[in-house]
Amino acid sequence: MSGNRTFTMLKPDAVEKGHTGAILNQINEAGFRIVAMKKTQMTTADAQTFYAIHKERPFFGELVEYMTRGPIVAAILEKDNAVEDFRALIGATNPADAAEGTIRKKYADSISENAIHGSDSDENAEIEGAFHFSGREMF
Ligand code: 3AN
Repeated sequence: MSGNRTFTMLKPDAVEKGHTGAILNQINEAGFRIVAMKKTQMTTADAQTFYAIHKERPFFGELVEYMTRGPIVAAILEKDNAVEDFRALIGATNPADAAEGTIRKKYADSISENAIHGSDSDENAEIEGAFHFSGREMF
C-alpha cells in the first residue's frame, strides 16, 4: 500500500484538446481530493529538471519540447493508496497498452504524448509536488 498523496500533470496535449474538465471529473469520481492545483506552463529549465531522470534517454529532447509547448494543469491529489490507485486510473505509459476506461486509453494518442503524468512512488510524489507547489498552496 502506498501513502495518501500523489502528484499529477495534465500534459499539453490533453489541455490543448480541451480535455481538462473531463479528466479532472474522472479523477474526482475515482475518489481523489484536490490538495493543490494550478494551470501553468513549464520552462525548458523546469522540464529538464523535472525529467532529469530521463536525460540520457533518446526521447529526452522531444519530451522537454512537448512538455513546454503549452499550458499544463499540475495538481497534488489525496486518497488512500494514492500512487498505486492513480497509476491504475491513468493506465499504461503507452496508451496502446492501457486498459479500457483509463485516462490514457480515452485521451492519449501515443507513448510520447500520453495526456497525463502520475508519480511512480511516494518519494517522487513528494519531490514532484514540492517542485510545483509551496506549503501555502496546499489545502
Ligand atoms: P510514466 O509517465 O508512465 O511514469 P515514464 O516516467 O517512463 O512514464 O516516462 C515519462 C514520459 O516520457 C512519458 N509520460 C512520455 O511522455 C515520455 N516517454 C516515455 N517513454 C517514451 C518513449 N519510449 N518514447 C517517447 N516518449 C516516451
